[in-house]
Amino acid sequence: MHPQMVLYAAPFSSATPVVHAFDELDVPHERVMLDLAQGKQRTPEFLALNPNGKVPTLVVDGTPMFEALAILQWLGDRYGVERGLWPAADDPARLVALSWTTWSYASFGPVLRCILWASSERVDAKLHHAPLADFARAELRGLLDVLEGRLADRPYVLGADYSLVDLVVGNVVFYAKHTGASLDDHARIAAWLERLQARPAFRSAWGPA
Ligand SMILES: N[C@@H](CCC(=O)N[C@@H](CS)C(=O)NCC(=O)O)C(=O)O
Repeated sequence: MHPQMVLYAAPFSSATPVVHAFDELDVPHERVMLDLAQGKQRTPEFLALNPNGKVPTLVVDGTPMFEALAILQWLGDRYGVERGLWPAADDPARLVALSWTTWSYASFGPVLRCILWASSERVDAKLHHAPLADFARAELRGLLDVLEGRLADRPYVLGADYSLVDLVVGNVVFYAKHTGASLDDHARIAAWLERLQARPAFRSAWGPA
């Protein structure tokens, strides 16, 4: 029996990779786009689903779930395996899939956030800190070197074929590029990202490149 799912999202937000995954997997669900500027994420009804007042939030047969990475990994388990887009539980590649997807959110993401807080025009200049921004940029280059190494002898993170691991890691790296990180010294990542961006689900989630 297919569960009833409602995805709460907003354009160009942390929910976008989840929107992308739903489109790539072609899983039926209801999608509710919240107007964050209007504070629709802070209504009592929404806070009862996600006390953080954030998107993405996914409600599966009445049970709410939050945090994009958790939702993406769950979608992989629930729908990706049968579509050949996520390794089965007894496949050693599952270990690789969990490592790289978590790496993108737990290691890469916080460094990117540090750069944004320390230097972005979108953040109050009182928070800016040039040495911290430089330090974080060097950290980010190191993380990109690690991913570049992973792509040295395989076109996709797991190997020969595209998977949800590329979707998850690719969305985070795409966001880094969008916010000004240079990929000039990382030719394999740049080429991999172009291949990912050519997929229709990527374009419909993020809009034209
Ligand atoms: N760690 C969370 C972050 C979610 C998040 O920060 N969502 C933002 C949009 S990018 C949001 O809903 N902000 C609304 C608000 O803070 O009022 C995740 O990955 O799901």
